Amino acid sequence: STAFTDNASSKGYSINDFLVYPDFVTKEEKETLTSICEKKLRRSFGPKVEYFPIHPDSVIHQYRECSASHWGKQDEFMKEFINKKIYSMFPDQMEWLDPHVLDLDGDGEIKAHVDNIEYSGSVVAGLCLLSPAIMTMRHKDDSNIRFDVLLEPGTFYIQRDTIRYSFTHEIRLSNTTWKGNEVDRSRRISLLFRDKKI
Ligand code: AKG
Repeated sequence: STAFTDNASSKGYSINDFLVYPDFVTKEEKETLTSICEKKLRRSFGPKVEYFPIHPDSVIHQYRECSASHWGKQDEFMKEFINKKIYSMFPDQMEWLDPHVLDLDGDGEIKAHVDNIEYSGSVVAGLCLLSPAIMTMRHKDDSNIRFDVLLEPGTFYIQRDTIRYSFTHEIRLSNTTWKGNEVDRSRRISLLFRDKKI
């Protein structure tokens, strides 16, 4: 896929457990979803946009994050959208934690980490909005084994199984070149879906 650059598969690692769906939502859906996420963030954090500052111990810098069991006036629309468009990509019996909205400022970044295995199951999926970003996945025992994924706004991605457990993921400010072209990282919102740990 054109969304990948990698050396992990040439080293024998299957990257089939990272799935990328560019243009997963339409332009109109992107705008609607962004505005619903903005409203949700406003209800959680107030009208003033302030990001959690750089903290040496934290994985994510310059961000705000909230979980969403309700979407206010847009609750019905969002629950239907999530059921029909997102959860339908997975087996019926899968159970889900509340989705999260992650708002990463233009100078925000996510350092390499594996999502807490005590907290959620084998899937970490994200719908990307506002700004493109490059996500780097590295094998947790050998950071030279890596692949990068271009996440354009409107992309839906799934990390599951081997990739979710054995690879870290990160979005760094230093990584801005994609196949020779500059990627214009600015503020980015992602809608994150994780299954319950069974
Ligand atoms: C996480 O929540 O673990 C992330 O790294 C967020 C990934 C994303 O924003 O797509």
